[in-house]
Amino acid sequence: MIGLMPYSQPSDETSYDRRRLRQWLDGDARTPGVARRDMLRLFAAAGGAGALGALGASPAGAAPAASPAPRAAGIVKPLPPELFTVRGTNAETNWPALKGIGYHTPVDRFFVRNHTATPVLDAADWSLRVWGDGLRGGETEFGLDDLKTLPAATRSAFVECAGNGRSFFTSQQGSTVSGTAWTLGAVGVARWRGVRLGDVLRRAGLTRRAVDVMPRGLDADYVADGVNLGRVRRPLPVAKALDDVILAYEMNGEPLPPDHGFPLRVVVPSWAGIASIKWVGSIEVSRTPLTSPWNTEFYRLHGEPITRQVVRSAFELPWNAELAASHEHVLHGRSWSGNGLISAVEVSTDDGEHWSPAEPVAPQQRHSWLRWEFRWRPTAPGRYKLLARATDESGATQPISTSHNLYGYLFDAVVAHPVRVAPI
Ligand SMILES: Nc1nc2c(c(=O)[nH]1)N[C@H]1C(S)=C(S)[C@@H](COP(=O)(O)O)O[C@H]1N2
Ligand SMILES: [Mo]
Repeated sequence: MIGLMPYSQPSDETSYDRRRLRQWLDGDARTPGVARRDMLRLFAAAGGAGALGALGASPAGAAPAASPAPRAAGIVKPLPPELFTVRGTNAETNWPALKGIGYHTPVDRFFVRNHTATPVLDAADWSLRVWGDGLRGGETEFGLDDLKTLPAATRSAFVECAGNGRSFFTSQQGSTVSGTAWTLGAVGVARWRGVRLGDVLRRAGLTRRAVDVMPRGLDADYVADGVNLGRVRRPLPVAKALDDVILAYEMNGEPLPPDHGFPLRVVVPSWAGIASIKWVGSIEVSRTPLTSPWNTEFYRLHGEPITRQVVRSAFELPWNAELAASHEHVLHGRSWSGNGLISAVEVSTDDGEHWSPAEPVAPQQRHSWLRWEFRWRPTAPGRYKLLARATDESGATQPISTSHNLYGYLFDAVVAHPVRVAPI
């Protein structure tokens, strides 16, 4: 729904922040674990007109500009520069590294988005605690072995940061946004295996009165601008939790790697990556709506928490790739959407004057991407911009430009990919 509605203008968000601050002062808003004084400081920093740059430790994870990060502290797996671009505590997949790679993103090149650092947990002393007033009886604890005795569910799904593509708000649209300056590599598709969240909730005694569940990570407290926001956590409506959400213990046929949530992570198909809590240690089940800074302050748009991701496309090509003139080139790319399957992908090599269909190379799985190719025989040498534009089954199409929002979420516009055509 979010992806289909018009975006709010910054002024709407500012007034949302003010309204929220008022609710906070009136005691209507509940953000457990965060001192009221701290939330006030946060709202003051975020709500002041155009003052978002003041959130030094950016909520979406960018390192302060003053500290260049040659390597992401806190990520366990190797981050060779041909596969990843390190951005603060995060690592972005380089799209050219997906060329010739199959449907699923291998772990060695799957992006990592960490608010703090990967905790290295021991499955032997780990357990999942399910608790709250939405349950019949008390809390239930599940060890990894308990979960593995439940029926297993396997599905392909992308995990994608809501801020994927954020840097194009600035480079293509000239607007200032706050957060990690991702290009298009904050997305990956994996084959996840685990147990249905619904099965676990029912075993724990889910009642009909429950409305929200809130998984919470075991990584360190997240501190933004000196304010401790506690463990990374975000509520999920029970309806979605019972629909297609899984608690995954495997990724691409292997135990979940530390950086992607070992021993257990939530996978919420088609939703913003923040819903897919890693290193989950507890899940609160509540009769009343739950909140956390990750659905009231971050990862929201026009006053609503972000749910589904938008339509996007990327070429598996280096930026400024050099292509020989008068040769036929097979360009590869992928398109995906949180609204459903991709129904068409078109490519333009003449700044959007003409569009021609790209050809699918493999069937698309639900909640995952479509791989496609496009044959191009450039005649004249020079600089070109390659444009790929996808449409999904809901009818949503990538626009040429998209509406600004302060944190730069859900950039769905066509990305102009520069290439050079060299004389032969
Ligand atoms: N516990 C915890 N879960 C988390 C995060 C985090 O920092 N801590 N980051 C979230 C965000 S913003 C995204 S986009 C995805 C990224 O998943 P990945 O690192 O496996 O690619 O994890 C989400 N789950
Ligand atoms: Mo994210």
